[in-house]
Amino acid sequence: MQGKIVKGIAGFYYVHVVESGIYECKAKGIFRKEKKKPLVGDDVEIEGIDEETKKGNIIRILPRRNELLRPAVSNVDQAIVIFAGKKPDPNYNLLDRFLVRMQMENTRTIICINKADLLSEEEKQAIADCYAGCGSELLFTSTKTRYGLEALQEILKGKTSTVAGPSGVGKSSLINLLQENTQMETGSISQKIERGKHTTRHSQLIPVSGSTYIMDTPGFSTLYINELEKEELKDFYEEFREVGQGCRFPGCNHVSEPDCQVKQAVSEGRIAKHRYENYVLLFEELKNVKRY
Ligand SMILES: Nc1nc2c(ncn2[C@@H]2O[C@H](COP(=O)(O)OP(=O)(O)OP(=O)(O)O)[C@@H](O)[C@H]2O)c(=O)[nH]1
Ligand SMILES: [Mg+2]
Ligand SMILES: [Zn+2]
Repeated sequence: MQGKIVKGIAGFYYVHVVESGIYECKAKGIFRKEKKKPLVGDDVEIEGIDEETKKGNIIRILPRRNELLRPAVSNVDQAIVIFAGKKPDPNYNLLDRFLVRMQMENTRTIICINKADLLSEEEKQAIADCYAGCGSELLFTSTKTRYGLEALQEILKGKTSTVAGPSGVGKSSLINLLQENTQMETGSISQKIERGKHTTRHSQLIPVSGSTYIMDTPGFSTLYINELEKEELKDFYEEFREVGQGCRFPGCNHVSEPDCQVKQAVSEGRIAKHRYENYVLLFEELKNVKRY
């Protein structure tokens, strides 16, 4: 029988089979040998099914369309990277890492700035300006006022999407508003340090309607892109591409080279300063990665 993993907790995988519901499954030893761990989103073959207890065994993972590292899910069409406009304040360095990472995985990314009810028009405009050239769509949402919810629904329609982002930004709150089948637990954020409390602990695939699915995932605050060579980083910055053609040196990294058109564009405000500064930080970080 074939099904889809909708949740994995402590070695158990919950496999949804269209005709007969959800089975609690273990993965047989073959995966350990292949070092292949089942992921939420995997299409799998199960056998040894007990209809009474709704238990079975996963014996095979069908080929994956794609596979994300963080959040660890598979077979997604796109990632909705969610940050809060405030409470907690957005960490743009982390957001930029997401944008690089998702491009590395060939996954379409949509930036969603939630808690828009806490932002002034000027603050929204500043964020929009910063990401205007990055190649990913950006939208603002609020679960309090339902602002932007229809636009988000339109983006999700007919696709399998995963959310990704730090704790406490409202990933689960948004998912709860988008469908009525599954209500995820949500948590307040810490008053003192304005950080989320990691309410969602496990990724879960949730049907929204017909062919539309969304995955809720746990929040996280670090993301490495260490597999990249520093010289490759610039290729993931859409706004550098055309301008960079005019740099004096072919292969200019836009960091310390003279006559760099990217640096020129930053100084004239044609490329967002924030984006460029984070680029330089990531570049320096990759420079210091030890390679063997
Ligand atoms: N002001 C405001 N608060 C929101 C909004 N959306 C969610 N919140 C609040 O933000 C807090 C965190 O929401 P969650 O949905 O649990 O956040 P999460 O991203 O799922 O967090 P983790 O599961 O810990 O990763 C809750 O107190 C929500 O009520 C919003 O649009 N505006
Ligand atoms: Mg959550
Ligand atoms: Zn340059």
